[in-house]
Amino acid sequence: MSAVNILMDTPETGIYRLTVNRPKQLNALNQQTLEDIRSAVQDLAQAADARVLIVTGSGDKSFIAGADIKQMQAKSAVEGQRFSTLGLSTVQALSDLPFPVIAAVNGYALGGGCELALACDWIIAAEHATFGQPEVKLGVPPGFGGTQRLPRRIGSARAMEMIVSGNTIDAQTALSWGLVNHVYPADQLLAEAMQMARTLSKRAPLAVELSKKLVLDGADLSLEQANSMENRAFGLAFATDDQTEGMRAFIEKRKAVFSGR
Ligand code: DAK
Repeated sequence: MSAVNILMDTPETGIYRLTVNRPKQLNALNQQTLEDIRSAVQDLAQAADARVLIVTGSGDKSFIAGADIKQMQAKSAVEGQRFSTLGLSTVQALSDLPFPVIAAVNGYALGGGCELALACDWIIAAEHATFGQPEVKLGVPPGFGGTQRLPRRIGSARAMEMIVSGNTIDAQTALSWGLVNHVYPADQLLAEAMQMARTLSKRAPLAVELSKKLVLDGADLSLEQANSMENRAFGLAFATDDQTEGMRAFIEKRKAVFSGR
């Protein structure tokens, strides 16, 4: 089934872009949009040529202004939990992609929008971007993983402040708190995302995949267990063509051409 509320394109070989496309609703996530994103991301996980995904929002005002409050307000407890399950599995599918995902936050990233950005590996933001978990103003806690991913990314004190107050922070504060990697003028945001994506797409795909997994999975392990996991992955990398090519290219003083095998 084709997507209704997202746009998917491939601006360059290996670089995919997913644009949430409900600009009149500030790209709020209703059920259809979440299903569109999840399905597109699941397809992308199987795309052999995919090296990087950029996620952004349509228009110049909003990345994603959260879950769709109008659709959500009438839900029963069971429907609410199902909706949360859909949201959780969608952001998890993003996080599980075997290549880097860059959120290019071009405006509001609130509630489920901030949580979706948190499931990406990098967040870059336009100068006017705003971040927040305002769910407590609506009578619910964050439902798409915000209470877990936000403290893991910026520490519990600042995450607690954002989640429990519901107050928003601007892009510069998000940068200084480590939520955002870089802030750019709005008209340069997508070009900067593309530049970053080009760099990433030239790296050895299997080494990138292993590295991403080690950083994410290691965060929930003891240092000893995480180092042991890194040790095994390092050894495994020596079974790849990319390791042979990367090291040979260095010695031969030329650029490596990686096959992803
Ligand atoms: N949902 C639905 N419509 C939204 C929306 C949203 N989150 N955000 C904006 N819109 C709609 C507005 O209703 C308006 O539509 P019309 O009235 O024109 O039909 C249109 O987008 C333009 O918005 P505004 O007129 O309000 O624009 P402003 O520039 O004045 O204000 C704003 C922009 C982003 C500050 C404001 O729209 C706003 O505060 N929006 C709501 C932001 C928010 O609270 N986001 C968090 C949503 S809650 C759970 C599962 C999931 C979740 C929680 C629990 N479980 C089941 C456990 C997730 C929760 C959330 O994400």
